[in-house]
Order: sequence, then structure tokens, then C-alpha cells
Amino acid sequence: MPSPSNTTPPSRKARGPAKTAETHQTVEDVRDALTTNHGIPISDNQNSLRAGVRGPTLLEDFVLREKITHFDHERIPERIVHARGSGAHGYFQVYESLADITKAAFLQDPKVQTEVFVRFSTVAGGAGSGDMPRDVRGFAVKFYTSEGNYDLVGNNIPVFFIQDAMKFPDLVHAVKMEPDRGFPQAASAHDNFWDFASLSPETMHMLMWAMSDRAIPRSLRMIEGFGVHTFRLVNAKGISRFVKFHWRPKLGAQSVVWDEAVKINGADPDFHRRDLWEAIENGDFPEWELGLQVFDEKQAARLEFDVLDATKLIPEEIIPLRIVGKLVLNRNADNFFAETEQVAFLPSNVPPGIDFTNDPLLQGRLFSYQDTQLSRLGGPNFHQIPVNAPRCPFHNMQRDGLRQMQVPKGRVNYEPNSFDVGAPREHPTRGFISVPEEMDGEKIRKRSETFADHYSQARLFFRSMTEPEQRHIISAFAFELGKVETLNIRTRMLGHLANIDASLHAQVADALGMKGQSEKIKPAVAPRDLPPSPALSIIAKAPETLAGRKIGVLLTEGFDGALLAALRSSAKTEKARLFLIAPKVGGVKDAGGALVPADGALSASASVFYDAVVILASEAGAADLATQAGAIDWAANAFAHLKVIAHTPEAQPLLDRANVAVDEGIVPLTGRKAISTFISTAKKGRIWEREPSLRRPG
Ligand code: HDE
Repeated sequence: MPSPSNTTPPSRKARGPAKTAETHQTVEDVRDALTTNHGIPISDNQNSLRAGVRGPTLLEDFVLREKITHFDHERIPERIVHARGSGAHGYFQVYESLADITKAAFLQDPKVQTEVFVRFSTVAGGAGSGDMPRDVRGFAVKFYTSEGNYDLVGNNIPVFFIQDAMKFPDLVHAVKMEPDRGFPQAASAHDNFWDFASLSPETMHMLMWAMSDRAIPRSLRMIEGFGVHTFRLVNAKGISRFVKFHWRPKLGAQSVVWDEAVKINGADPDFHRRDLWEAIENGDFPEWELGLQVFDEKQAARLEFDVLDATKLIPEEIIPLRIVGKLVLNRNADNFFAETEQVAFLPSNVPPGIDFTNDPLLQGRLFSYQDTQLSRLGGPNFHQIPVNAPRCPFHNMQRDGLRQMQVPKGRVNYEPNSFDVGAPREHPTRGFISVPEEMDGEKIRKRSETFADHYSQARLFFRSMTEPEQRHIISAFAFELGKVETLNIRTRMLGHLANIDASLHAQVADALGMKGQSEKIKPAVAPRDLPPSPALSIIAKAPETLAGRKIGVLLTEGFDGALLAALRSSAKTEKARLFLIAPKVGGVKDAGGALVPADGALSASASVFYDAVVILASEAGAADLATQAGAIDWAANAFAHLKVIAHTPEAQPLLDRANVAVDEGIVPLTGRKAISTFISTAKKGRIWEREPSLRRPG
């Protein structure tokens, strides 16, 4: 019998990995080596440890186990709402001291730039959903001020669906995928949502906004933002005033048309995220101005509505905006997960000088956001994650807990104490002091009667829109309700629309083929006719500009290089970006034989991505494109989406195949002034007059 020692293989000299066909990238200096999370250098990152080259993998392989275990836990719970988001860093700066209205340190000195992190989001879809559903956009700003973090967690719509936090879980359950079937994802066009909405008349005003172009923005750089609730500002004398916060994009607010949104979601689900990232990467830093509507108790009492009701707005025509500063986003996140995913916004984060009101929706939010981070970010120390940590010193007697990253020193973890003279203590004057407000009243579950008018501002909104915007609202209702299978829900919603506006109601009923079927809904308070607020329209106040916009230029073999050069220089002057598209990504040769590489192939560069398009085709090139369905769709979509189209006369066969009819927005590139005609037409935006001939609601 062999002795036991004979069964053990002779001890072997440790040796490096046996290199086979796979790629091994190595370093000379062990200090540069890949390591485990505990610092042990790794010799082979391609192969697990196995018993023989074709044998089973060994449990002993701590390198593999650590790598896979970490990977298995890479995802954290996504936000229950606003899961899909895009973020960036930047700064905020006031134009002048706001000491008259607030003592907040970051609003005192126009020389001070306060670091910010901003996260934009959709509400209903999961983290991996597309960027272009019909939905509200979140606009959350974290200001890292010298007196602690201030989080202004707003939306791109100035009102909200509900008036009381009690209803939020129901609202969110209703809009998200239906629980038995798991669809639809990121869409309000389904029975549960409209069932809830039609049974909650307080949603009516917000529904008008959600069905408007506001819910399908062209770019995150082109949305307005709103704090929604009424807040308070408090100055050094302790005088408190009410305030509504507004963000106004420097590029102007702009939206896409619905058919475009549907197609963008398929062609590039990251359309908004990419657009924001590319703009910042290219140095086109998006910018917003902060506007304040400041008013006192007396003015509040004179308003038509209760300022504590988040389903109401204050028209700018009644209390104008005071523009006080600018927000600039100038740096993309270094790491999406570490920053954009882990950022935690808390409406309860306010520095001295800013305070809350008794808006019952806001009051609920003050609890909810802190609470949700406990499960999302794994414990009470999420404020230590770099993107969440204040930039100013922070210290207190809170200790321990999951994910404690700090090592607090010393014996003292309580207060008051006599052991540590340097320990942090209260500051009676600079510390946060809530505005003293007298309270009386019964402890009661009841909504104030002053919240009960659910239709007048919905009507005001509809009547403040331009004709194209009204058409879009009608189409959106027709589309969404058209997807509702339960007849009762449709008839109930039509009943609400009748209370909002007779022509809106008639047109939606017609588009649904449901004339005469509306349920009669008795309003709690009869709707009133209020003066329209033109400031609520996007189209009426759209700036004539191509700044920050993208022009798609379709080139064919033998195109006119001089025209492209002229176009390039005009686009540069206008601060627009050109995107060159060719049948193949390798590019095409111009008439002079010079190769021009394309930015994208035609099949990957749908015309929905561009604000205006140009077709620089040679005769042979156009003849070829006119046989291709992809090219015909490209031109037909640009036309259907009301875009300005410039084209060389040679491109006519393609335009004919695409049924492009001549109007003000079709600019032939003939003669010396043609490029400037194209630019000045494209600056006006879409050709709204074209729309009625192309589609009707339904
Ligand atoms: Fe939110 N909301 N919300 N919300 N909300 C969240 O917080 C909540 C409301 C808004 O980019 C959650 O960290 C309640 C109004 C934005 O990270 C959660 C109520 C407005 C974001 C939450 C509201 C908002 C959120 C989910 C009714 C506009 C994304 C994850 C009382 C003024 C912030 C999280 C980001 C996120 C609760 C209503 C804006 C669950 C209970 C009104 C922009 O805490």
C-alpha cells in the first residue's frame, strides 16, 4: 500500500496563470495591479480556479466569489417614483442680494457660486424605461450651501394631481403598471389611471397639463421647473413672505409632437439623457433662471384660490416673476450610479431663511423622502454618500448605523456634556428657526372648503393655450381615453371635460366617437371663467432661435460641398449643431471628390432626432434614395412632424415619394440667400399651419 504521503502530489512552485487564447492585459508594477476589494493582487481576471482545465470550479476561488457576489448586489431598489433620471453638476448664482426677502446665506452675494447637483426624471416608468413617455418631468436641485443642503425638489409642471399626501400611494399605484398583468410600463393610457383620475376631480387641472405638450419635452434643457407648493422666505428681521419657485430655461421651453415622441422612444430610448450629456460634454452648458413669485399674507388672501392647494397656480399676470439668479449645469456626473442613482433629495432640507407652509401635500413629502432612502440606500447614513454629503462641516451626536463611513473620535456621543468643550452645540440665532405661526382648530380629517374648485383653473389653462396646443390636448385625451377599455371610465371623464370647457368636451367626445354619452358630473363648486394667462403657453412665448437645436443634414454621393460649408458657418453663428447623415456611416464624397465622413448612417439617424433637416442630394443620389423606404420615411416624418426642410432642387424625386407638399417650411436651396432663408424659417420652429391638413384628433 502506498504511504499517505505518496498520494499527495509533490508540492509545486507557485506559477503565474497559464496563458491561453483569451486576452490578458497585464501591468509591470504590482501597485498598478487589479486587486480584490481587500487589496489582494489578482493574477488572472479571465479564468476561475478549477480542478484541471476541464474540471469543476473550486469553492476556494475567493477572487471569483467576491467578484460575482459584488455583481449580484449591484442593483439597489429603484425609486418608487421618478426611477428614470439623468443628472449633472453645476452651480447657482444670484444676480443681486436677496437680503430683503431671505437670510439664506447662498442668496446674499452675487459673487458667490453655490455648487449644485440636478436630477431630471420621468415619474411613472422604471429605471430602464424610455425617456419620451407622456409624463411629468422631475426637476430636483440640490444646492450645497454654506449652511447645509437645500433641496428644491420640483417638477416641470406647476401644479400636482392631488391635494393631500394621503392620496399619493393610490395615485402612484393607479398610474404604474397594473398589478396583475405588469403593463403598461411608463404610460398613463390605461384603465387604472383614468379610473382613479375620473374619480378624483382634484386631478383635473393637472390632467390638462399632463395631456399638453409639457409632458413630451424636446429636451431636458428646454423644460421649465416649478417648486409647485407655496414656500416661505424669511429675512434677517424675521419677516416671512410666501414664495413660489420657477425655473426658466435660457433656450426657451420646447416640446415634440406626439407621433415624434412615440418614434423617438423606439429609435433612441435615451434621447433626453444623451442630449443632456452631449450638450454638457460639448460645452453647451444648459442654463435656467430662477424666478420668484413673492407675496404676503394679505395678497394671498386676495387670490382666487388657496395658496396651500398644490392643484392651483398663481398666474404670472397677477403676481409677476422676479428673476433672481441663474443655474448652470457644466459637468456631467463621473459615475451614473454613485451620483445620479444614489443622490437623495429631501424636501425637508431647507437652510435658515427658507421655510415650509401647511400645504398638506408638502407636509406629507417632508416625511416621505427621508423614509424612502432607508430602504433605497440601506440605512440612516445615506447623507455620507459623497453626492449627498453637505460641502459645509456637519457634526452631531448621531452615531453608528448601517454603512457608517465616518470614525467619530472621543468619548462624547451625547449632549449636553461637560467632557468635550469643542463638541458641537446649539446656535440660538444662526440655527434654523421655524416661522412662528399661530395654530388653532380641531384635530380633524377634513379638507378645507377653499380647496374645492377643481375646474376653474383647468379651464383657465385650456383657454390660455394657442390653437395648436389646444389641438394637442384634445388629441392626447382622445389617445389616452381611446386606450381605456371600460366604457364607464370614458363617460365619466367626458363628464369632467364638459365641466372644464364645452369645445374641449365636444371635440374629445367626437374624436372618441362618443357624442352624447358623457356622464353628468356635478361640480362641488361651479367653475368660473378666469382671465387667460398667456404665460402658460409654450408656443406663444417660444423664442425664435436655433441655439441648442440640432439640424440633420442628409448627404448623398456627389453633394455640393460649398453648400455644406455655408450651412456649417450659419449653424455655428446660430449656436446650432449640424449632424451629418449619409446612406452609410463611412460617409460620401462631395462633387469635388473629397470624402466627408458621416456622423451617422441614415438607418440609425431618424429625422425625429433633429429640429430641422436639410437634404443635400445630387441628382443620382436623390434618385437612389427615392427607391429606399428608409429615406422616404425620413423625409415624410420630417414633414409630418412639421419641420422646416431645406433641399437641393435635385432632391425633388425623394420629396415627391414622401408626399412633401410645398409650404413656407419647405425651402429650396437655390440662389445666394437660400441658406439664410432656411435659417430664419427654422428659427421660428415648427410649421404649425401644416398640422390641420395632416392629422385630426382621434
Ligand atoms: Fe415626490 N417622491 N412625492 N413629488 N418626487 C419621490 O423620493 C412623494 C411630489 C419629486 O430625482 C420619492 O427619493 C410623496 C410633488 C421628484 O431623486 C418619494 C408625494 C413633487 C422626485 C416621493 C410626492 C414631487 C420625487 C421617490 C405626495 C413636485 C425625484 C424616491 C405627498 C413638487 C427626486 C425619492 C430625484 C421622488 C414621495 C409628490 C417631485 C417616494 C409622498 C408634488 C422630482 O419619497
